[in-house]
Amino acid sequence: MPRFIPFILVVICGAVPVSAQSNVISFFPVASSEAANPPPLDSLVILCQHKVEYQGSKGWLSLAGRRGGEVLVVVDGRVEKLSEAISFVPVGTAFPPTARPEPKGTLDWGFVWDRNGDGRADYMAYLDGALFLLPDTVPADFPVFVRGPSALGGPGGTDYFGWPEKPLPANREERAKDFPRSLGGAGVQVFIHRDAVPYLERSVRMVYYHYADDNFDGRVEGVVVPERDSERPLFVGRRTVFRSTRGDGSVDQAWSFRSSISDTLSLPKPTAGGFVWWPTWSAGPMSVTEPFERGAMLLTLTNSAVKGCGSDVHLRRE
Ligand SMILES: [Ca+2]
Ligand SMILES: [Ca+2]
Repeated sequence: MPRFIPFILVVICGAVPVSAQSNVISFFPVASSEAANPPPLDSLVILCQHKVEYQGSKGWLSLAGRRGGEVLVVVDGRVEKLSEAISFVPVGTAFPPTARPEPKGTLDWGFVWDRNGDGRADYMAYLDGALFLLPDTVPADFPVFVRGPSALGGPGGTDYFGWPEKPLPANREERAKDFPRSLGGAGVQVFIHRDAVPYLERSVRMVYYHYADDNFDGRVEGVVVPERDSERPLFVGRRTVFRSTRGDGSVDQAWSFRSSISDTLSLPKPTAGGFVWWPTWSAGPMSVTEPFERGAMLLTLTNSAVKGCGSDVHLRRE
């Protein structure tokens, strides 16, 4: 029964330590650099589309990349043309920021790599969205998030982004003049002071989740997740690395940074139930189990599609 041999090997080996040569720490800058400076979308083509299934759910993946079959991008769904499906937000040109060209666009796509060249995807930078990212060093005059007396905002909300010495006028006409824009939805509204708009425009970045299978066994040992800032919840205030360096699924390393993964902005402490992270400003903390499982699912689905597409496609190494 040769088909069972791989399973037996996994059981015998147990937890496989992560690679020292290429792991989420060393590869994050490589992946981030490409995500920030992607190849022109017009130079990429849809190479193959394949039906995939995961835990009973069925869907399609589109593999896109260079002519010749090298896969760079995985898109959830069937898309005809990559440049119609995804877009990149040029800094300072969009308000509110968007990464979704209507009506054919999707936010469900990511860059993919096969770092060890075994033919299987082991690293993915998957889009979260076009978000506001706090600068490395926040200037003293940087606008702040001021919470108004009403807890939940709403159309008559009083939360604003600006400066306490320039408060939100109660008068509707004055408010429209000083706070011409607002952001929000789903019962939450934040007014933006006109002088604070450029700060937002300059802060827009395409922000990605990073998922790394660092011992190449199909499971994820390293993730980098964006987290909202507690004082300026419109912004991603930090990215947090969670690692399972023993490869046994339990997180034993965690730190937060802003732009360089080798910096340490803060050290998250595990709760009684393990490490948690804050994906949005309105939702509560979530277990880190979710991004680990999501990353493993995305890699598994990608590998399923690559295999299904056959010799027409191959993953790039680095
Ligand atoms: Ca691989
Ligand atoms: Ca792994």
